[in-house]
Amino acid sequence: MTVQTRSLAPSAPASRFGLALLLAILALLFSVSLTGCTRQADAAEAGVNRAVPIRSASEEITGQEIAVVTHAPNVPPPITRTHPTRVIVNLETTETVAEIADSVKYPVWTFGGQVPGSFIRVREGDLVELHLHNAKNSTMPHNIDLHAVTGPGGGAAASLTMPGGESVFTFSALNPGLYVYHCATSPVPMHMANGMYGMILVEPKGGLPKVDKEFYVMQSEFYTKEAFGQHGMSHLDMEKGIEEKPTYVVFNGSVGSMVGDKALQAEVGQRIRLFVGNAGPNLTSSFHVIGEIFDNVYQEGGSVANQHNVQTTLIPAGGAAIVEFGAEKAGNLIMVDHAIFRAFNKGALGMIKINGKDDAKIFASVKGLGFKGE
Ligand SMILES: [Cu+2]
Repeated sequence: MTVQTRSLAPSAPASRFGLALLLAILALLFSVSLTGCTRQADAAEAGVNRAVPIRSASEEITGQEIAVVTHAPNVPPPITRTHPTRVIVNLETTETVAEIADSVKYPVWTFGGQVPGSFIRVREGDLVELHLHNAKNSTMPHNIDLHAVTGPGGGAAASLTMPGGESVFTFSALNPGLYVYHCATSPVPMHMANGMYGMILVEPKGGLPKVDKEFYVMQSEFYTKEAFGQHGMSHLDMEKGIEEKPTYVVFNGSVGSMVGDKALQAEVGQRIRLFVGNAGPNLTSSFHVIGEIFDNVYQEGGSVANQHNVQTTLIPAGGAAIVEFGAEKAGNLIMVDHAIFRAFNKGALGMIKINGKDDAKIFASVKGLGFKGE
């Protein structure tokens, strides 16, 4: 710092003092005007961002359709309708046994027969008629709390269903976004720890920007009395759950659900969208794709792509995020929870294989140890 900017000192000659006074007045006027503009801009922005709409159900529901629901990593096709309709969603809760790691079995409770539960896709304004069936051979009542619901318990009380029974409730999909759903039957942590969660996308009225590939990825934890990787049947360890010390942290229900032959597939030049959920029940995910940068992130699953050029995005338990990126480079991208022990020691790792012609201008290994990586 120099002191030259302080040359207009009180001891300066009168002419310089006059000039200083003039400049000071001009500066003050400019400052007031600038502050005024800033305040107006702030107010305008606040007006846009802080307006709280009172939403209402669509007045005209035209026709009805049965929702196409999918198992992870698949996503139902984009909605091309331009009007709200009655969407009938059929979901069945089941109690079965799943393999959560190589030769490791776990008695899971599910929505739709698998962990995570079926992906549901509706349009903002739709009237959703949700039919929850509980399989005859279930031992427990189950229900569903969808975070996309405006209404008591997200539908939990209205959908409590005994084994062999069916409950039906309707809700208007008022807010667009990506939402988690889960069982909320007591004890809730037990039902969630056993696999009862999935996701529902409420597409904005104008739809989402077109991409080439969409995938459903959901992180969750398993708490077992047995050690990580111990073969055979596992059992829920409630104490580990209470202590928030999962044995497994996985994507799409099991260790290795999306590696090797089961890796997600895309081509160089394609645009990819991941609908990423975090069921928890406890941990927050630091979702990251090794070797890629998210061009757009719809933080916390909201309807606005409010971040660009992101390395890692936080996904809270019971929350979601939508991430989008272009596939510029052939090879394997690795999805992880960047709380990195979870990825390498507990299972939170998956792959996206990008096929096609490579572009050495984007990345080239010039001299290394002779490792022929992908
Ligand atoms: Cu349940």
